[in-house]
This record gives sequence, C-alpha cells and structure tokens, in this order.
Amino acid sequence: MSDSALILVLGDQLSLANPALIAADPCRDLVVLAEVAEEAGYVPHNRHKIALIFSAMRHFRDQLRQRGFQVRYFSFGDGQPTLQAALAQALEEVPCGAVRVCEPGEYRLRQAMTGWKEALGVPVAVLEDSRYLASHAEFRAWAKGRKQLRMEYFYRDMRRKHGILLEVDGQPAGDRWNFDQENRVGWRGQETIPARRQLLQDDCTQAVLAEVAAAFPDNPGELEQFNYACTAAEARLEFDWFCRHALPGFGSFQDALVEESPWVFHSKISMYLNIGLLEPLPLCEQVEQAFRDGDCSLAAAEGFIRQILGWREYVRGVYWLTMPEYKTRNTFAASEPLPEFFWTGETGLRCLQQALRQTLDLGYAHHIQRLMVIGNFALLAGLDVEAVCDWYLAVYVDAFEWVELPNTLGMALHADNGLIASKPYAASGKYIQRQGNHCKECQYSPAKMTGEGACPFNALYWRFIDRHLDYLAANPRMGLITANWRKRAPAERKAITDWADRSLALLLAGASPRHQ
Ligand code: FAD
Ligand code: DLZ
Repeated sequence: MSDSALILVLGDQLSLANPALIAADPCRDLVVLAEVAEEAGYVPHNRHKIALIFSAMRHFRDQLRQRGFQVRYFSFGDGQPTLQAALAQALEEVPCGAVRVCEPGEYRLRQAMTGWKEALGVPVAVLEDSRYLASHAEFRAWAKGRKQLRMEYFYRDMRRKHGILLEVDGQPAGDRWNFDQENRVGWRGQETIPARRQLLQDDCTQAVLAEVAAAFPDNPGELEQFNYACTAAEARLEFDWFCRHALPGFGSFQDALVEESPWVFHSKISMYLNIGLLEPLPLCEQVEQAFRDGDCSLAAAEGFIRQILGWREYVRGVYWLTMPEYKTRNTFAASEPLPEFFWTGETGLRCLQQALRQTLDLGYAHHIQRLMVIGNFALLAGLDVEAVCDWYLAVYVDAFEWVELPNTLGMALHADNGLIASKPYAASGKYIQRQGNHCKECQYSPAKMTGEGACPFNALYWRFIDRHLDYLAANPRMGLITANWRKRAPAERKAITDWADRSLALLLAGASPRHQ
C-alpha cells in the first residue's frame, strides 16, 4: 500500500492553515478539490454562494499548485455526483494509502464521512478544525454543568484566553465587558454610509459566473451584482477597507435598519471567514489596534470583537454539543408553511420586502434584518421551523449549518426552548420603526394596532404572546409583557388576535389587510 495520502479540501476549508494541509507533504501527497452536485444541491443555494465557493476553490487550487502541491481538481462540468465519488475517482487515478480531511462544518457531511473508509477501501482520518478559537473539548468543558449556556460568560472567557481588549490588570478595557447598549442607535440618516468597493472579476471568476448561471438557472441570486472577494488577498483588502471606512459607524449603528443600504456599516466578511479566506483572531487584533490607535471607539471595537470571538465561536460550540438532537427542536410547535414571498420578495411590508429582496438578490442581509425582520416575522407567524432553517441555509452566501442553525432555530425562532436566548426575540412594528427608516415609506403604520393600514407586526406580536401565554409568563424577562396582556379586556384581546389572523392571511395571499 502506498504511503502517500490523498488530502481532501472542502469548499469551505480554503486556508493554508487547514490541518489536513499542514500535515501534507507536497512531494508525496495529492490534494483533491471537487465541485460536486450533492454539495451544490442539498439546498437551492443562492447563486452568489455557489459562485463564490467555486471561484475561491479554483483560486485556491492555483495557489496550492504554485506552492508545489499536486492537485486533482474536479470542475462542476466533470459531473462528479458526490465527494465520495470524486475521491474514488482520484484514488483510481493515483493510488494513495489513506485519505485525510479536516472535519466538515456540517453534521450531515460528518455522518457521511463515517462510511468512507469502507466505501473507499483506505483509512480515512478526519482531523479537528484548528481554524476556530475554541476547540470542541474546550467548549464542552465550558458548558459542562451549566444550566444555561449564556454567550456573555463564554465571551468573557475567550477575551481572557486570547488577551483581547484587556487592561494590564486583566480587567476589560473601559471597565466593561460589553458595550451592547451603545451599539443600538436607530437610523435617522445621521451619517454618510460609505459606498462599497467594486471588486474586479478576473477570467477565472467570470468563467465561474457564466457556468453557475447556466447550471443553476432557477436558484436565487442576481449574478450581475456579484461583488465578493474570491481570494484571501482580496478578502483582506475588504477587511482593511471596513476598518478604515465602516468600523467607526459600526459602533453606533450595528442594529440599524436602513432603507438605502443593504450593508450599512457592517463588515461583510462572514462569507470569507466561513470558507477560510480570513482567520478570526487576526481580525480581532486588527480591530483592537484600530481602537488603541484612536481610529474607532471602544464600543465599535468591542461590538465587532464580541461577534467574532463571542457569538461565532459560541454558536459553533452549541451546534456540535447538541447535534443531531438540536435540529429536531420546535418549542412552539410552529408548523405553518413557508410563504411563497420568501422566494420572491413580493410583500407589501416594506422592511420585510427589502430584507427578502436583498437576501435573494445578493445573498446578504445584516444581522438585524435576519433576526428582527425576517426571523421575527417567521416567529410571530408560526412558520415551520425546519422549512425556515432550510430557507436560511439556502439563501445566504455565508450559510453553513454550524452557524446557520443555532442562529435560526435558536436565536430567531426560540425553538430550542431558550438554550441560546434568554427570551424570544419577538418584537412589534414599534421596534422596527425605532431602529430605522423603513416605516416612513411603508403603507402600514407602526402606530396602529388594528384596522386598515395597521402594521401587521403589531397584532402578530400580541397574538404570539396570547398563543404562548403560559410558556412566556414563566420567563421572568417576559413577566411584565404577559401581565400587561392578561390585564386587557377579553374583547380587546380578541379584536387584536382576530386582526392578526386576518392580516396574516391577507399577507400570505399577497393582499393588504383592510377593514371590512
Ligand atoms: P457583521 O455584522 O459585520 O459582524 C462581524 C462578524 O461577526 C460576521 O462576519 C460574523 O462572522 C460574526 N457574527 C456576527 N453575528 C454572528 C452570529 N450571531 N453568529 C455567528 N457569527 C456572527 N452568520 C453566518 O456566518 N452564517 C449564517 O448562515 C448565519 N445565519 C444567521 C441566521 C439568523 C437567523 C441570524 C439571526 C443570524 C445569522 N448569522 C449567520 C449571523 C449574522 O447575521 C451574520 O454573521 C452577519 O450578518 C454577517 O454579516 P457581516 O459579515 O457584515 O457581519
Ligand atoms: C456550499 C458548497 C457548495 C455549493 N459546493 C461545494 C462543492 O462543490 N464542493 C465542496 O467541496 N464544497 C462545497 N460546498 C461547501 C460544502 O457544502 C461544505 O464543505 C459542507 O457543507 C460542510 O461545511
């Protein structure tokens, strides 16, 4: 048996720090990258996501070859159905004694890999992914014995472990761990939002865009607007641009909803981090340096670092700690079918329309659009949890189940019985009005509860409270709200919940709620 190894690099592992590559010998081992039907088709991925991944894979192949690696590359047109089939083909061409791969980011594929040794007839080593800042063992140890897995405490430990934003005495910079309160300023056009860089598309990316357009004609994604970086070098330039131009505004407007801008002051880097073009720790260090140099506020730096060092690592930990059981959870037994407008963006609710349209067209929506607009609607309307999670996995360019599922099922839909969030992120139209400027242009008014022109989020919010009253009343953070609802006259409650039913039915039918 040959002592050379076949190294499989997945489409979201495009980093030289990939542990399977670190251990590779360029003179002896063969690296395989494969564009395959199963990975490209297990959900109707946004075409931006497929194009980004294929182009980044091809650029990474070239980078590896320049470094002296032998690479067998399967293009989509080669017709390989699965990764296993591509590996079998590569092993037939170049017999190797073993397969090595870094663990995948999705449970689905991790399970499939357990059958590869038998199917391929060689040992298969699956190595832990060292690109994350908390290992599986570390997260398990942190979670052990805790009744609640609150991100905030995990995040503080990560700050200490990596020495980020600490004073010399080990206390947090600015004497507080968290500047969340400062990050929530609503948008009233206070500042100029910088225009994003237009990225040049080289021949490789242009070829991929044409192939993806032809092979996935029915998937979402307006490829004429493709503007993602497909190499690590370009992704770093994107991040440098963010630090210089958007990071200062990110401090105040992290939660802002802006009619004129899909990106607002956000970094637009999740897709690069998730496929290996950027590494998390250097980003946190660069942002800390920007703060120390006086280029952004502490609220901006801490707010950004909390997302990477805190939320990103934390949701990954929760995913691997709880799968596959996590995926079956559905606290509110939500089962309404996903409305058609989730695939068309055709709805008269302005905030929802913008969030859906940019999601479908660009593969991007920022956190508050995902959580408090689309996710909030799905929660209040009682949409089927599995269908909503599958939708989120399909439509975003940065979507991989390890990060998508805890955010959708747990944070947005509260379907994990509060494992991630201490209370449901449910909100009425007033929240959306406070955070941005969509309502000014909308046909619905957040000031009205019922009747023609009333914002459907208002009555739907109270219908949600009404439907799950006992469950929510047991949550100390929901006590005031549920008591307030209980105090209302039964007739008033009925008028609101009836209006909610009617508005929802009309929204789903594509019409505006009107008084009869
Ligand atoms: P910024 O707002 O600039 O934040 C900086 C970085 O912090 C992000 O790039 C991301 O890497 C990280 N981050 C921020 N919030 C989170 C979070 N809650 N969980 C994990 N990482 C976070 N993020 C994904 O990467 N993939 C997903 O599939 C995904 N699905 C989501 C689904 C829902 C329902 C919700 C509420 C959030 C989801 N997120 C997901 C988290 C977050 O919305 C995106 O990471 C963020 O919008 C990406 O845009 P950005 O790079 O401009 O982020
Ligand atoms: C998302 C994706 C797509 C669209 N296509 C491929 C592919 O053709 N080949 C590949 O190796 N990876 C692809 N990926 C990323 C994988 O789906 C990802 O590695 C798994 O979901 C595990 O995170």
